[in-house]
Amino acid sequence: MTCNYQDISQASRDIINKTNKHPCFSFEAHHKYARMHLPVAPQCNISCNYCNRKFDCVNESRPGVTSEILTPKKALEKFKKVKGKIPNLSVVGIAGPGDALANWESTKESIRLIGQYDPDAIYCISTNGLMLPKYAQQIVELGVKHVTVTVNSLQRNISAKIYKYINYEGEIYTGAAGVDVLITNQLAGIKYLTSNGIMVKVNIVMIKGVNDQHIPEVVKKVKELGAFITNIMPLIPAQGSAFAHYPETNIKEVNKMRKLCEVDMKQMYHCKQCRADAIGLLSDDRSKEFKNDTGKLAVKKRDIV
Ligand code: CLF
Ligand code: SF4
Repeated sequence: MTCNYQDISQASRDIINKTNKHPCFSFEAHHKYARMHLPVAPQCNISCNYCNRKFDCVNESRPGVTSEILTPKKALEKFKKVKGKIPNLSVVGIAGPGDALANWESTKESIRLIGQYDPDAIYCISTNGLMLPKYAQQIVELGVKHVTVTVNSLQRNISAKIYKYINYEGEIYTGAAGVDVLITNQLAGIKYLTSNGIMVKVNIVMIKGVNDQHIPEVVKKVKELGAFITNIMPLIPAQGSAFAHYPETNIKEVNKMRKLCEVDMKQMYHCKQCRADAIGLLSDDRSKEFKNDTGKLAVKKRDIV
């Protein structure tokens, strides 16, 4: 298929318009536009040492907040109800409670169903990036324009302290072998997405004494790959995780790191580390209003496979 100048400028306008209405990618949008997370992704394919699987993915959420799990059909029902009550809802995000791409069929089907109902919805996916080489093309084809990838480190020795194991296509990898696969896939996936017109945000969990000194290098690299913004987030030690006794990263230190990295790349300062079933403005979670609207839990959240 050929793409003329008009097509390209139309595509650019479309993504700029969508980004201006995205409360996480645009600071200005976060007071005006709401997002809704669909908790359709219960499983995960890696093991972060700051994660306790009883709770939501810490790469995008506060630990200690559990979610209901929905099937794609239930997710559509819930979307209809929420959209009816929150007209400024602009973004439909999939942020766990596990990994969106470790549950690709549910993620894809949820987006497909909602897309048929509301073609103007803006879709957003959050992932650890392990499965991006496999699914990035489908993400593009599905019409998703905003993807978040969590990249905590580019160095094997640092990553080995953060990840216990990687479950890649049914094989368990630990140590250097595991983190090599993860880092390679994250970087290749980001490159593919940005080369295909997707806005990529990179989340980085700042863990004192582990990856904090290395964060500027991560920011420089993802900028080189075409990422739009980085979101440096504090570690909030999750009860029951391997990092439970690590110190919580102070927000002042996080902001200092954001300032330092801002010379290279746009920084997110307004992240709320929200839950996998968050609904509403970032500063006004209304998820409780919509709890159990769609009946009993459709799928039981289970631990990693
Ligand atoms: Fe959700 Fe994430 Fe999309 Fe936003 S959240 S999947 S990019 S629609 Fe936003 Fe929440 Fe921070 Fe995430 S405030 S945790 S950055
Ligand atoms: Fe937990 Fe998986 Fe998210 Fe890591 S990517 S914090 S293991 S749910």
